[in-house]
Amino acid sequence: MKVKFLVALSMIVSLFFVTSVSATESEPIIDGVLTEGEWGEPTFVSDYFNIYILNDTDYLYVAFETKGGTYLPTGDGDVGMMNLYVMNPDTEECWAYCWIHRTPTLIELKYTDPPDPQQTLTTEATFAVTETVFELRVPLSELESIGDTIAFHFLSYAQGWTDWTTCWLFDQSYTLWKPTKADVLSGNGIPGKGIANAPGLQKLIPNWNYANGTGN
Ligand SMILES: [Ca+2]
Repeated sequence: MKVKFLVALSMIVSLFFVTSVSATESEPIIDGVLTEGEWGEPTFVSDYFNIYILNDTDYLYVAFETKGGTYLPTGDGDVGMMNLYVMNPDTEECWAYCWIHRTPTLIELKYTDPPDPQQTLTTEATFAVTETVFELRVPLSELESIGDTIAFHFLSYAQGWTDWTTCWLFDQSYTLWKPTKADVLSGNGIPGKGIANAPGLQKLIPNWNYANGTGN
């Protein structure tokens, strides 16, 4: 009887934690607006733009924020351009997510390693852009064998602000955040000094989907 009670209690506790946690204070909303607390501090900074990176186990979230000029059309044919190059530093495989305003509804995914360096693939990435912000959500499933650490090149071309020498930020390293049970407990505000040290709580949670708050 006692065992059954403990099992039932464990299931209830697990359900509570599984359904009520988020990867950050709130999941980034891909709407071209940086709201307070949405992205935290910039992950990478150049003199001309900031880059914000977050991830859960399904998606990579990236925001570009220019410090001047505009990402939107200027009316004289000029266009903004934001490219995200994602590389596996071990294999040098590279994926390029490219957006230019000539095709405002389209972001292109190019797999820039063999078999075809210029092959354009269909992407499930979503994006939104406003005058100074470009937000992007990339499915991690599109980055095959990416590994835990990613190398990035960023291209942020804002009209009236950057040129071809200032729009780049090369070789930025990012290690994917992977949630543990301890992260989940802490994220729910559960107190306890032992959470960070208990061996059983340091295991990664497989297939955790923070984007919609359900576990698989
Ligand atoms: Ca947003």
